Amino acid sequence: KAKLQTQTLGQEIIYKNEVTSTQEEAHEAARKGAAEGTIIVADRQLKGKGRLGRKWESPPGSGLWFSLILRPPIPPQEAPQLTLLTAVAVTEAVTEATGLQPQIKWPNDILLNGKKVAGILTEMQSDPDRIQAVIVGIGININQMEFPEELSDIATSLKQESEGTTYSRADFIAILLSRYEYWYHHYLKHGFLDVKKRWEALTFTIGKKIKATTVTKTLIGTAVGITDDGVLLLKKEDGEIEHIYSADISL
Ligand code: BT5
Repeated sequence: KAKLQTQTLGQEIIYKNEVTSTQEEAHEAARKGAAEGTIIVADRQLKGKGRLGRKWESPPGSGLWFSLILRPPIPPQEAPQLTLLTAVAVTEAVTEATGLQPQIKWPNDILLNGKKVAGILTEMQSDPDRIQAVIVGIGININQMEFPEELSDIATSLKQESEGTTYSRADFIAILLSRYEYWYHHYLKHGFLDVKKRWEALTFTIGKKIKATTVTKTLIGTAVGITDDGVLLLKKEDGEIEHIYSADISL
C-alpha cells in the first residue's frame, strides 16, 4: 500500500531499530555529506529530544520518529520558516491519512482535541552566512493507546483520536513526505508567503490571549500574527508589540 511518490524526500531511508536520537544520527550523516532528502527513522529512541533539552517519549512499535536532512539554499536566519512549513505538512498529512483536523500551536506543536499528537525539532548546521544542513526532527504518535502518567493529559495519538483505528506507519510517512515535498518545492520556488498563509489558516494561536514564557521572562498579551521569518508577534496590554523568537505558549 505504501508507495513513495516523491522525487527527493525519502529517496534514501536509513532505518534503525533503536537509536539514542534520530537527530544525532542525522547530524552525523549530514556532516558526512548525506544528500538532501535523506531520512533516518527509528522504531525506538532511548533519548528522543524535544526543544530546550526536553525529552521526547519514543516507545517502540507505535510512533513515527524520524529526522529529515535538508540543504535549502536560504540564509540561516530564515531557517525557522521551515519549522512552520513542517507543521503545515504534518497537519495536512494527518488529515489526509485519518480525516482528523489537527490545529497548530506556535511554533511546533500539532494538537488534536487540545492534546499533542506530534512535535517538531528544527536544528541547523551552518556557517555565519550559509546553511550546511537543516535537520528536521518529526515525532508523531501513531498507535499508542496509553502514555506515561505525566503525559496522559497532554498527549494523544492518531489511534486514540479515531476510536482505536490502527494506522500503518509506512503509509503515513509516504503521505507525509508527499505533502512535505509539495510545500518544500513551492517554498523554494515562490518563497514563504503561501506557507505562512496556510499556517495561519491551520493555527489557533493567532487572535488568542496568550502567556508566552521565554527563557528570560513571561509575557501576557494577544498573539496578533507572525512575521515573514516566522517570529510570533505579541501585542501587550500597553499596545506595544513584542517579537517572540522562542517560547512556550499557554492560553
Ligand atoms: C518537541 O519538543 O515537540 C519536539 C519533538 C521532536 C521529536 C522528534 S522524534 C524524531 C526526532 N529525534 C529526536 O530526538 N527528536 C525528534 P517540545 O516542544 O520541547 O516538547 C517536548 C514536550 O512534549 C515534553 O516536555 C513533554 O511535555 C511532551 N512530550 C514528550 N513526549 C511526547 C510524546 N510522545 N507525545 C506528546 N507529547 C510529548
